[in-house]
Amino acid sequence: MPIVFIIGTAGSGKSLFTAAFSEWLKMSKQDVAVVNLDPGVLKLPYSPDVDIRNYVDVGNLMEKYGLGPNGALILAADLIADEIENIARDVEATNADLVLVDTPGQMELFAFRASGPYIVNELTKETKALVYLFDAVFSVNPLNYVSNMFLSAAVYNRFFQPQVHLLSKCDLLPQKETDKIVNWSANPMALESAIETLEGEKRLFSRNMMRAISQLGLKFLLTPVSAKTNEGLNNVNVVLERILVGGEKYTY
Ligand SMILES: Nc1nc2c(ncn2[C@@H]2O[C@H](COP(=O)(O)OP(=O)(O)OP(=O)(O)O)[C@@H](O)[C@H]2O)c(=O)[nH]1
Ligand SMILES: [Mg+2]
Repeated sequence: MPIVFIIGTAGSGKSLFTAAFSEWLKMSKQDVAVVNLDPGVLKLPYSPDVDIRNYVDVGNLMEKYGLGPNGALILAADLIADEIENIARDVEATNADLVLVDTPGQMELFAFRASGPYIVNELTKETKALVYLFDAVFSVNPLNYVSNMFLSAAVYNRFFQPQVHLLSKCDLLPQKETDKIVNWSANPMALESAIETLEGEKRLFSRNMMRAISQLGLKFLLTPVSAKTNEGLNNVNVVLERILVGGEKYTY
């Protein structure tokens, strides 16, 4: 079964997107299962079919090893890798046609430690994709936007899987602002002109960073979405269907 991993900086909307997109897929009569890989989360906006918290307990780790919350989360992220066989078995048992995986809140615990790429490689040998969220409110500023491009390029460099880029929470921006950011993602000249409005060192830094990232040949075309209004979920689905199942449906 194809698997989609939802990735993004802390608070970028991973869990709510997972909830909204899985509901949307179910309404479209697609058989989807949802996996929670965040061992530290207390409350989720969906009921997971598979939950890492059944195997890794952050509270226990704090007590057992005398760790603070951050130390326990780092240890937990590494322990997820040891549970890969259990998780893979649980995922298999759902028998779903598509699996969405909500990843740990702090992206670096998943993307920038050894366990994340290991989990992505081991969970399935079938097709997979990453969905990377750009937080719309954060991305309004061209300097922040370029920083997010940089982070998402770093994530690509960790997983080397097809990566789909979304502008999350676009209901929080006026349409004009959303269009502006999407235009940056499609048109490097538009982004360059926005960068020219920045001051001094910020301008130089953003311009050089943007050019360095352009040289990587990666595309960051953003699909605007909202997990509150469901805007754009059909477009995300079209892109994922194309990557994962050659444009077919997951469930007939
Ligand atoms: N208006 C609006 N708010 C959103 C949207 N998506 C998420 N949020 C809010 O943004 C906050 C963070 O959302 P989460 O879905 O928990 O984000 P996350 O990336 O899973 O966060 P962590 O796992 O805690 O790092 C919550 O208060 C959500 O209600 C959206 O599409 N629109
Ligand atoms: Mg979350």
